[in-house]
Amino acid sequence: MSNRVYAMSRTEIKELQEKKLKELLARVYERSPFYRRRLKEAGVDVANFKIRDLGKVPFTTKSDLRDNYPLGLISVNKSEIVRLHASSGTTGNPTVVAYTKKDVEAWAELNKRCLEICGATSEDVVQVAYGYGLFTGGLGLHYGAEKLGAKVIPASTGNTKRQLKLMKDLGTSVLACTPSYALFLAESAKEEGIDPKRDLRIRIGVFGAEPWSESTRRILEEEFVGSAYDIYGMSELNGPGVAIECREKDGLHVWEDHYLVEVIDPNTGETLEPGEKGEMAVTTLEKEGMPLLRYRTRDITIMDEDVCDCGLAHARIKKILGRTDDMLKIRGICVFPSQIEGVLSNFEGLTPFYQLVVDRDGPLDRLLVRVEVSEDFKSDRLTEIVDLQKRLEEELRDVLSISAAVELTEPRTLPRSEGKAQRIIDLRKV
Ligand code: DLL
Repeated sequence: MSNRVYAMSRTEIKELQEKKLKELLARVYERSPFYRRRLKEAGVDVANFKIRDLGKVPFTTKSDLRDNYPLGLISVNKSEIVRLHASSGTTGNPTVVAYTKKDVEAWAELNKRCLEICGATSEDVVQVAYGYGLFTGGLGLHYGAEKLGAKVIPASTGNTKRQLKLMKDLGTSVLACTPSYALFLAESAKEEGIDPKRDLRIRIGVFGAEPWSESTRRILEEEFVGSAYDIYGMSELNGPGVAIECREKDGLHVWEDHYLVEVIDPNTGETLEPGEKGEMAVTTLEKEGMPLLRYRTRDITIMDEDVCDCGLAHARIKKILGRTDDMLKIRGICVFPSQIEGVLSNFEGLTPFYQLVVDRDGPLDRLLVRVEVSEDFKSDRLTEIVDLQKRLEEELRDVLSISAAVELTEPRTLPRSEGKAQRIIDLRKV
């Protein structure tokens, strides 16, 4: 792993960020009418900018991208754009992301670094089971693995039996997919009579694109892959490859020579200190096609700027707790699905598959937590089932401060996911 970026000290990183930030502001001021207007309105002195003035730079939001659909935020000539991705807008315009040739190359480099930090080498066989297409997961990891010199299997999502066959026959040693698809693959392997620890050789799992818990990591490492790593990214920031866990698995290292991360109070916009929980805002220091200044990701996390035991000085973000827009407001109380997953994971006899249904009973919100019991729990003893249900309801009330009803379902009854899991059904919105 010879990359001088890995050896950078905190001071070097900070100095480089300041230099790149100044260059970025000058560039967007000159080339983007959108940012020029924004920066002028906010009175930002671009020529004499210091990193401590970052708080004066206005945030960019998803609405800005939608309002300037499709390419209003590009900061180069259209002729320089070589790639377009888009995130699926369920309502209105999708968010389009534009890359120059240099952006595509940088994106590949960042994903290569992520794979390398997880321990992958050119000897590995990397099965990419993220979706290929407008979604950035497939192509992002694909280019990274290719740049690493590994053998890439561009499997994309779905066709689960074939995925397992490919793993077995081609000797997949690195699997990249969403954690919920990995759970589904692990379960399907068992059904197919494949013992992953005996019949497969997956050393490394590169799992991301959605929040996942330590208990999911435990299950995946016990049953399916040698070591499971969390990878973070979003389309607007190129895609996967923004941050990755190292062997310490104590937060995800952000590639700070490309991304300047702040954690802010989502209500006031004020910048928070390391250790404080808030929304992540990211400035892209290198992106040419569609640079973003202080982009509000809506992802909730905590920053840690201490040098990691692995030796990397690139700051870490804690595992993403959830998105501000995924937060359920139930009877006035904020609930993150990850809190519920945390409770469920402490109980024996449950699978990691669950669903949250919110609806209204007259004027009151009602939360139902559906969770599947495991095969070994299968019990006709009604008392045991009722007891588990009661204990779960009590624990949820303690942790969430609201009551939730629990429904235990038979094994293999809840939907499985090949991409990002859809676990919330909010009937109040229909
Ligand atoms: O999910 C890019 C990606 C692909 C990341 C493959 C990692 C692996 P989007 O579809 O634009 O891009 O969704 C971005 O997904 O704002 C987070 O809310 C969520 N997300 C991504 N990675 C993680 C993660 C891709 N490791 C949105 N943990 C982000 C929790 C994640 N949430």
